[in-house]
Amino acid sequence: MQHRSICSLCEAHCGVLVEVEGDQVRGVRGDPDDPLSHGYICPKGLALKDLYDDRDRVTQPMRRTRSGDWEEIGWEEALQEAAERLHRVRAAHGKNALAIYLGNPTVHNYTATLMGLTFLRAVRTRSRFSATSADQLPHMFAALKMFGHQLLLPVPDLDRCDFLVVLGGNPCASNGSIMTAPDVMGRIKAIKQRGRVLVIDPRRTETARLAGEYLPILPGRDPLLLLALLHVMFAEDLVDSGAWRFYSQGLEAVQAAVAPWSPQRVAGALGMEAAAIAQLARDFCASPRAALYGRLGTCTQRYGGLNAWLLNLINLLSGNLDRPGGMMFTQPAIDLVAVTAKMGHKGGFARYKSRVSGLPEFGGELPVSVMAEEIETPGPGQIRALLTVAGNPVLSIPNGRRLEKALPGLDYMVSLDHYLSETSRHANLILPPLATLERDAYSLVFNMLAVRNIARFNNAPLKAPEGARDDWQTMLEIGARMLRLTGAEGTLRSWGLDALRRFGPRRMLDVMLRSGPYGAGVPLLGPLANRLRGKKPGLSLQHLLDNPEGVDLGALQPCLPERLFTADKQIQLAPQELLDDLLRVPELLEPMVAGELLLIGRRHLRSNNSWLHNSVRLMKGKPRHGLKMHPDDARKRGLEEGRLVRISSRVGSVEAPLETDADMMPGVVSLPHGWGHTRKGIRLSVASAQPGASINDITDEQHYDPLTGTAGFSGVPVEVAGLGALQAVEVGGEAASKS
Ligand SMILES: Nc1nc2c(c(=O)[nH]1)N[C@H]1C(S)=C(S)[C@@H](COP(=O)(O)OP(=O)(O)OC[C@H]3O[C@@H](n4cnc5c(=O)[nH]c(N)nc54)[C@H](O)[C@@H]3O)O[C@H]1N2
Ligand SMILES: Nc1nc2c(c(=O)[nH]1)N[C@H]1C(S)=C(S)[C@@H](COP(=O)(O)OP(=O)(O)OC[C@H]3O[C@@H](n4cnc5c(=O)[nH]c(N)nc54)[C@H](O)[C@@H]3O)O[C@H]1N2
Ligand code: SF4
Ligand SMILES: [Mo]
Repeated sequence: MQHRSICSLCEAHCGVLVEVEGDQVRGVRGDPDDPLSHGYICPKGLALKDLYDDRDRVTQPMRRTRSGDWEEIGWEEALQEAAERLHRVRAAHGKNALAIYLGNPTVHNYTATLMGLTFLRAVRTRSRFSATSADQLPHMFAALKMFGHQLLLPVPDLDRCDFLVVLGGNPCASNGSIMTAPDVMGRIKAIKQRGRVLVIDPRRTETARLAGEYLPILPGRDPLLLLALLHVMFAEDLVDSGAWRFYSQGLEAVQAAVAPWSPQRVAGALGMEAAAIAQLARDFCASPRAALYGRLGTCTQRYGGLNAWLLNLINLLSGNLDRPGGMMFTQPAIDLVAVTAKMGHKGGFARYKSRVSGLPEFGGELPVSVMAEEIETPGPGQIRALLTVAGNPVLSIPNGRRLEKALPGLDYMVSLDHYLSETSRHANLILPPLATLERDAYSLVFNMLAVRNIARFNNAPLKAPEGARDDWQTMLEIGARMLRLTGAEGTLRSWGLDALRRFGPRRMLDVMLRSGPYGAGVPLLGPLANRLRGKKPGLSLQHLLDNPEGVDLGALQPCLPERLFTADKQIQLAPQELLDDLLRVPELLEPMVAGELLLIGRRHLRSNNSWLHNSVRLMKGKPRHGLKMHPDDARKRGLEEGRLVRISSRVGSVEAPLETDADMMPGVVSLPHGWGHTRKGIRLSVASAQPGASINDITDEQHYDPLTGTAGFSGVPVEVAGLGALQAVEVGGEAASKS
């Protein structure tokens, strides 16, 4: 039988066709009828089958015994134990003693997103963490300050853009981020045919090669480039006169702020030519459909917040914000921006600070950079219990080693995960979710970031085993049981969670679709009214079930100023925190310290954050976890291709094979993240055979953006020294035979 579904591994959310025989997955391929992905899938899509078949996958709740082994237990016992132990910690030490980390895959699963929010509200802890502060927080910060809502994020209108500038993103490896754009390579090729694509990055990436135009930039110095671009726009009178309708104040403040930053002043520090910067500003402003798309590399560094603001300003003041072919806002079928605004949750910043280092809260979360110290440091509010949901922070937050050392000090820990991973091995209890293919699929978050408005719902291709639970059910059940232990008021609130669990995410989705901007309205009346008015049938769950290949809702539409959430319905050009933050920028003019190298990360198409290394299919080929370094830097240090090197930072050192690569900018070295499957006690047989080193054993939790608290993975200073032994170059048959 063939079933339609959505691959939710990365942000592209491609439509897939899953061939199922009984409970066996025979194959996965792209769905040619999907209105956005048109049949495209990448190698990871095929690996959906491997994830389902993986013999290392946890399928029953597991409890760690005193001897450190694991025993399978029933769900009832597991949920009751989790609730009781977490409640005990809260009762003894207060609500904030329970920390929750929500990992990246939670936003890829609509049920976990919808119900996770409810769970968090019920649990009410300030010790909340997620991948946001290791990722897109700066974009959300700028959206909150400038547009009035943290989720109102502009995306590049790829299919109509004629000049795309990519700063700190590598969509050819990542398939795009904060731009859901399946087959992004095909889309970039199409832009090249219409116009130009330029990549600015410390590494000549796969995307730079495809684009054909490339400028190197030293890590962490992006504010200099962005300020200089704005400087030229003002100096040469290139500021678009049409953009004024979105703002009434702040232009003079911006002009004054960028005045000191001429291309001549910043070029040397950036490793660029002043003339190239000025020309870029002119070309960008002259193009009628240009988008400056800045992504992860501009976020996870010491100037994330400032970069996100400056990126928005350049797009706005060149006339490219909210213009077809530029940076646009989406209008998804379920408009989480509007829904959350109605509930009074437009976002918040610095309403409280972290206990130890005083970093600001954002959207109710604390930065992951302070997670370990909040566990280690005694005193009121110390974290004593941890619940992780779909996260592997030991491998994904800066200085993961420090977290790893702190975790055994917790009174209790629960991990919702389908692997015994580098993080979940520290838990007392592991509670597995359903396999991806056992879930219904709707791209709740990623429709909101898609380069075209679409909606698609698919039933799960495979039936879940009897009694199995998905993350949303586990969260709500633990939440309800915990509340019941707190007395009468808690019991009352627990009924709310129980009721929601019975109502279920599917019905919730139907209500949201019906009441959304393309909605059919309430059952019976809405469709009838549509028919009477001669309108097309609106969206409902049933409508999407009847059209399982997805519904095309059209190209992105201009929507400003109506869609703004600021009090005066104007874009705020010059928020004070951001103007103040400019005071830090002069430090970026300092020359690099002699002999020092700056560390950056990288992604690969056949990998996904910390958890796809257990698929033999994806691990085939050359190892991909080496340290990339420019050949001149290697020569200077007497280092040879293929040999092990030691990379050391303030916080520690790791070893990795050296890959000399002329595509690296001199002075910069690169390691991918998500590796380091060397830890004892994990159950990842394929990954352990090619473990790699975890870059986050050497990234520094004190290297963060002081404005927003976002982790600064990029630009950590390191030293590299030779070690000797030659590394194997091909993946051995050993790993393959373990499957
Ligand atoms: N195959 C695959 N796809 C993925 C993922 C994955 O792990 N594997 N992860 C998913 C996730 S969670 C995300 S958030 C997205 C991320 O998707 P992208 O934003 O495309 O992230 P990266 O591919 O890491 O590209 C970041 C780029 O920034 C550059 N860079 C590093 N430091 C700096 C700097 O200081 N300044 C500038 N200008 N550039 C810098 C790096 O060299 C790199 O090319 O990808 C998603 N898709
Ligand atoms: N140095 C460096 N560090 C980085 C980055 C970087 O570029 N450089 N990127 C950062 C970014 S952008 C991100 S988003 C974070 C990601 O970091 P995390 O939030 O830790 O997410 P993952 O690494 O994807 O780990 C996901 C975990 O959830 C499990 N899992 C997968 N699907 C599900 C599910 O449906 N339910 C449950 N319960 N479990 C599931 C997997 O087995 C795995 O253990 O890493 C960040 N860390
Ligand atoms: S591009 Fe992303 S969503 Fe599409 S098949 Fe690959 S991993 Fe899945
Ligand atoms: Mo991410």
